[in-house]
Amino acid sequence: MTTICVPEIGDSSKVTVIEVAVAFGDTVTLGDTLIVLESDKASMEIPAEISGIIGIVHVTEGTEVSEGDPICELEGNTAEQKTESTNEISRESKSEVAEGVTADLSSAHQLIAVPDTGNADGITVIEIAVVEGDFVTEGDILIVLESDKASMEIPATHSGKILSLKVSEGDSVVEGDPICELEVQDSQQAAKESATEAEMDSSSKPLTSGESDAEYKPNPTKNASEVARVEQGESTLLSSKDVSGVHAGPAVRAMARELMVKLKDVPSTGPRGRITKDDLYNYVRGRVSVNDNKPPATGLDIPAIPKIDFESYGPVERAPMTKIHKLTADNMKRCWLNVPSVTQFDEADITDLEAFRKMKKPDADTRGIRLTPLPFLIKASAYALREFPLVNSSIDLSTDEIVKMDFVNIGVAVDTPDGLLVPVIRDADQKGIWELASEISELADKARTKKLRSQEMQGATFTISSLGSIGGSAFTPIVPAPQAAILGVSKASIKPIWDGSNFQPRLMLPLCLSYDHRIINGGDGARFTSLLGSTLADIRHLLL
Ligand code: CAO
Repeated sequence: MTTICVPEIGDSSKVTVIEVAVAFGDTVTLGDTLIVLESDKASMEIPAEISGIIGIVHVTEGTEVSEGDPICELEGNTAEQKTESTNEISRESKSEVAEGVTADLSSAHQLIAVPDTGNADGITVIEIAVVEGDFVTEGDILIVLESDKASMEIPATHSGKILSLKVSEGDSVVEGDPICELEVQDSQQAAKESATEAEMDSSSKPLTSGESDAEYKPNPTKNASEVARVEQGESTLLSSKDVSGVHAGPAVRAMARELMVKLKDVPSTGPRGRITKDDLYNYVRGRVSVNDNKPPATGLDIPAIPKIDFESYGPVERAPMTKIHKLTADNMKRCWLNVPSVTQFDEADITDLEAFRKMKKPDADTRGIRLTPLPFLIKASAYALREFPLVNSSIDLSTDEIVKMDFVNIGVAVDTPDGLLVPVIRDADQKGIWELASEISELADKARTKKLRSQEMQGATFTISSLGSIGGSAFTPIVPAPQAAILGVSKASIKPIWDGSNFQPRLMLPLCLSYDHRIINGGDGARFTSLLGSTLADIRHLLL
């Protein structure tokens, strides 16, 4: 066990623990934040010096500590410990720092320089919060520096106009390096200019190099609760929000840059809105493929729908989405965004089929089976899928292949109180009408009583969604990728159909085939529904 102690904390004798980022039993890696300290001048993150497992934690939020006080016990690999203490954070007195950060060029011009950062080897510029021509008021953040120990905002020491910038993102700087040249103005004038500039220019403002993590925000006057008001020449060690409003430690920021993640997009779960490593992992996990075979990302950057305060318009009732509902929502979105689909509409004359079905009803009742048009639809679809293998196929973008399935598994959408479920009838082409009718009843019952196993919902090569018992004349189902197509069925109705000499009352069943246009072209889509229609019109075709 290694006891991790409070490192040198400059001229502050006592500092307050404002965050404890770990607990007994946590696993940490080198550089992970253990606690955050705050003095009257700065906030400091104290990182783990080695990777390991946290033992007893000696501090709580609000504890006052000074150099050498124990923070926690850490069981880990001491060989990994850095040769130099990573926790050394030395600070000069305010007056000494102040001397190092400005140089008089003339009474009206000031060169603002990097103050003492406690890092003689150089520290990296990670964000530049201003552009040449900006008006800043004293205390506005100019740049953000970052070392392996901490992030640090460097504020303007005077109010005025930025004449020229002397640093770029990625530069390594040491104390005394020039940041920018400033035309000094009184603070009220600069604040007025800054506000006018922001008002006139906020939409067309060029992005500063530091905005990889955030939208451009016109030079904000720092909020006192975010960062204690800085005095001339004093840098502010950050653990709190940076200029972009993002709250994260150096290790997380470094990882985010490596992964090219915009931290402002990452939902935070840490204390006080801190983005933790786990938050970052979870965000990345959600964004990247968990399956090597998954097709490459689309590159679409779809703007989110703005959050609406519904309650402000009137009373509302909120109910949590069920698990099924959430999964369906994700799947629908994925399919909708990935599949360029087209819907082919057609009608099948099921007058004779309906007469046959009604004739067989007593027989069905004897067998204890509900005989609806659905098993006939499944059987006829399976037949048409065998005739048109492309409709029974999938696209494999990882190999640029069309994969034709030599089996016909048909999914049937079932409406349940918790949401939509799609059990699958395997080898539907090899089953008779009684078997199909009985299997769909059984699967629908299981779906509605939450007894469906996940295997019973997998492996579909084609789906049927029947709204026939409910109503509607047509709809456009979403293709459930990786399947190539889905058949939507609406309510059958009697229509006058011209037989060449007269109009005949015929029972017409609306068919709506949505298909992936990358796999199936319009001709094949129309031929498929046409064959399906003629098969349903005369089910003797199924015997051939
Ligand atoms: N036209 C006219 N009547 C129809 C019909 C159609 N296309 N389809 C079914 N019917 C009739 C049936 O014949 C039955 O009447 P009878 O008892 O007089 O024979 C009645 O409607 C009720 O049928 P059902 O819905 O109980 O049975 P089904 O086999 O047609 O469907 C199932 C079973 C599980 C698919 C259905 O209950 C269901 O859940 N449908 C909803 C699917 C859904 O929500 N899809 C949308 C997905 S996209 O959001």
